[in-house]
Amino acid sequence: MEIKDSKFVMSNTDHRLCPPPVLPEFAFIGRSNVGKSSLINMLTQRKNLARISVQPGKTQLINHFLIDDRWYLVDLPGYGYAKVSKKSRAQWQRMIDGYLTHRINLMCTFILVDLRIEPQANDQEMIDKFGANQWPFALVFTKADKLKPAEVTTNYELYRQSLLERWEELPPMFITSAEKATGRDEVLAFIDKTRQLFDAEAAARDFGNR
Ligand SMILES: Nc1nc2c(ncn2[C@@H]2O[C@H](COP(=O)(O)OP(=O)(O)OP(=O)(O)O)[C@@H](O)[C@H]2O)c(=O)[nH]1
Ligand SMILES: [Mg+2]
Repeated sequence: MEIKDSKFVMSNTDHRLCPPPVLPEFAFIGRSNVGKSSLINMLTQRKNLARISVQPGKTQLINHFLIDDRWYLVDLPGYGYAKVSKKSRAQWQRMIDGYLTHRINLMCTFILVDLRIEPQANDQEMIDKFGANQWPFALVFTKADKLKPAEVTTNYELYRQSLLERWEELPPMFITSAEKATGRDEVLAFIDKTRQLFDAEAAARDFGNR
């Protein structure tokens, strides 16, 4: 799949104000600075579609991007940034929980983890939350360009093992680099395949209403 057109639609703090849930949607979540916004720019081949910063905590809102007038990419604010007040953390939790629980057109959430570092407690909590709620998710390892190929393999394997200690089934997993566009085709192919499940459901509903 290729992306021809991408545009920013709106930013929100509340899932109820997000665009009508009539198109399939894919969200990106992960620790601050892991590379969510960079990945969205890499996938859409746009330099500044989603805002990037060397400072963690750049993305503060739920940001919708409309792709080819057919589906949405959603950039979510990161977690785990130490310099965040208790109040903001609670606000983040409310906003994210509301979005993840109620967004009915959310086909899959990509949980991003930094391939350079060992599994972090807050990432594992996020993965466990998706598992416990049976929310569809995929894992995206970021910043692969910052590692040697052998380290990529070793760290990926360590992560896989740590997941298998807690889960019987593994989610889809992608190794990526926003810098080198690694994993772009794989992620887009996965989105394309998953997106069609939404179309099928909509078609089935229409059929039922006839
Ligand atoms: N080398 C390299 N740097 C990356 C990659 N992805 C992101 N970065 C850098 O990591 C930093 C953070 O990237 P962002 O895309 O803003 O991260 P984010 O997850 O959206 O961060 P928040 O919005 O703060 O939650 C920036 O300096 C990026 O240039 C990558 O694949 N390779
Ligand atoms: Mg961001």
